[in-house]
Amino acid sequence: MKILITGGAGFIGSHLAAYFINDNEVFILDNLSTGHRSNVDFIDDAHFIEEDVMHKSFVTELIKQKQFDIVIHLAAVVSVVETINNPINSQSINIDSTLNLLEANRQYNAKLKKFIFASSAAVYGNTDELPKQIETFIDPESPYAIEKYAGEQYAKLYNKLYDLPTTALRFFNVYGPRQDPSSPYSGVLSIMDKKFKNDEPFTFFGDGEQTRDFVYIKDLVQAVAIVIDNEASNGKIYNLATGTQISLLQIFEKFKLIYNKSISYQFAEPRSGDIKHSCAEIKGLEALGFKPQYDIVSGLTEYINYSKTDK
Ligand code: NAD
Ligand code: UD2
Repeated sequence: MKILITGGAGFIGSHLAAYFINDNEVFILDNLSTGHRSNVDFIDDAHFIEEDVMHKSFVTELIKQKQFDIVIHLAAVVSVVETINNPINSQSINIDSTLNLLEANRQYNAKLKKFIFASSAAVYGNTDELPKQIETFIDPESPYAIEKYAGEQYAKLYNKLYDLPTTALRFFNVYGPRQDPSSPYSGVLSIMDKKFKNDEPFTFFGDGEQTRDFVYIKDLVQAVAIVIDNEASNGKIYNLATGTQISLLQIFEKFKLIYNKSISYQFAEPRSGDIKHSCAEIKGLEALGFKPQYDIVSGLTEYINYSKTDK
């Protein structure tokens, strides 16, 4: 199959590309704003398109010419803070480009078998209800969350109105190799890993008792593959997570065991708007055959072993 991954040079996209390249022709469209060409050095230059997903005429022409079987749309402003600082810009990238891509496929790509949109647990906001269910009250608390909600709803609507085979996945806290730890708002496990690696102190924002549903990148890849193979997922939205939650303090203990050492730590004020607990209901994906293969120990062990050998 011919697959297009927008944002394919980033953390999640590079793992999807590495998996699908085995049996498929994979194209990546990425402007390298946060991604790296080196993340996907197994993709040759003919299949790597360095371009902004906002370039509407280019993207439309690409869809027309290549007639992709699968489009996985990941390219986005991924930083919540950046969407708060510059909501007009992020809305163009996160909503307009999604709509343009859906429309280009509707008009020009009769071969399309699946369009996947990367949504986020952010759409749930700070609701107390656990586990988070697809129908749970939605309460976006940032432009990012609104933009992800708009994207997934457009994807769903394009199925309903035009029968486009779309699926949206609400990613929870994904972790694994190539997640960039460089920003204070990077995924907490990538930050904790960097601190352990460099023997630097880790800061818990709050008491460390907050929990998250951390999903290992290979389980995300498994879920995407299942959704692609399953027509029953057309027009649907799913939580992509493990259905379990663990606190930061517990995770810190796992790091100590796997690294066989400890580092110092401190507690600081909780981040404003931080949610205390997060855990997903994953019945929807389970009904399609998804079963997480990694628990937190096996996921962290694989991640840390990779990270130790990484420069
Ligand atoms: P990432 O920053 O590693 O990847 C995003 C990629 O998109 C980068 O390679 C970047 O260069 C590219 N990109 C950004 N703007 C672009 C543009 N205008 N044109 C072309 N390419 C552009 O982030 P990630 O963690 O791999 O996230 C992938 C997707 O998953 C995003 O849509 C993100 O919102 C979503 N998501 C991620 C998580 C997580 O835990 N990592 C959680 C929820 C949702
Ligand atoms: C995730 C998303 C965010 C948004 C949000 C919506 C990531 C990386 N972030 O934020 O984009 O969608 O969900 O709910 O996927 N922490 C520390 N020390 C650190 C860094 C973080 O204690 O050095 C805490 C942080 O305050 C939070 C927890 O760790 O309580 C997880 O933080 P995160 O940024 O990895 O993810 P989250 O769930 O806050």
